[in-house]
Amino acid sequence: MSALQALIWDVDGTVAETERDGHRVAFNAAFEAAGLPWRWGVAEYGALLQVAGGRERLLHDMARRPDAPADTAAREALALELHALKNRCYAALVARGGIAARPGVLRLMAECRQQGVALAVATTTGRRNVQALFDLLIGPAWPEHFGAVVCAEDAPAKKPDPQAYDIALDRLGLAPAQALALEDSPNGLRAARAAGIACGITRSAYFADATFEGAAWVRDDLEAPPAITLAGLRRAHSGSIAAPSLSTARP
Ligand code: XBP
Ligand code: MG
Repeated sequence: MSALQALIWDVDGTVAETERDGHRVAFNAAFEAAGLPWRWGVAEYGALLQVAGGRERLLHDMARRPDAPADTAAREALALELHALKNRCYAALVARGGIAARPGVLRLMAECRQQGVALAVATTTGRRNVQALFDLLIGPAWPEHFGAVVCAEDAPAKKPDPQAYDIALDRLGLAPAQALALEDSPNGLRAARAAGIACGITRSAYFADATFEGAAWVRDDLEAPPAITLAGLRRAHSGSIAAPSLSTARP
């Protein structure tokens, strides 16, 4: 295995609990602002997460709603409008400080910067959502610290398609064996593995009981003892310690 040169981060669910507390809440605010009676509960939204992409998720949900436009073009136009409205609500929610980083995320990013390991993003969400979240969590200079930021606009084929990871590697100028992906969902894991990248999992609220076959390791979060440190990741990546010491399957 090559030396570890980059950590490629998923955003939603991995950097922060943005799905349950951010996008879901913002979708409901958008429905309300548009005068629609639709609301997505916590469990219902969890089931909808099988569909990657907020606009795609809306279209999927509309297909079963008798009060959604029957005409395909009208339905797509409404999904586009609601998705844009949702993203504005999401940015406002984030700017109000409504979302915190998950444990250990900012610490591990800082270790990468200090030790010269590149940071990158590979996400299915839009660039403005990443911008809003990282401005708040990391600060407005955050783009200087990331070697590649691949969002929905760059990679229209959404996870589990590997496109976002393929593009991130290309922009970093690295081979798959030189990177580690950090994910929270089965779709994210499949995308990273399909790109040939090893992938560690921190379980998020919506994927607490999911199975993650093929993951390098699975943890509740980066600070769950023993904490995931960059030094530990580098050792495991170069094969100098046995993989099981980093691999914590849920009992
Ligand atoms: C994230 C997504 C996104 C977000 C909402 O998946 O699937 O659709 O839920 O963002 P991942 P948008 O964490 O695997 O990247 O509304 O911008 O799609
Ligand atoms: Mg995710």
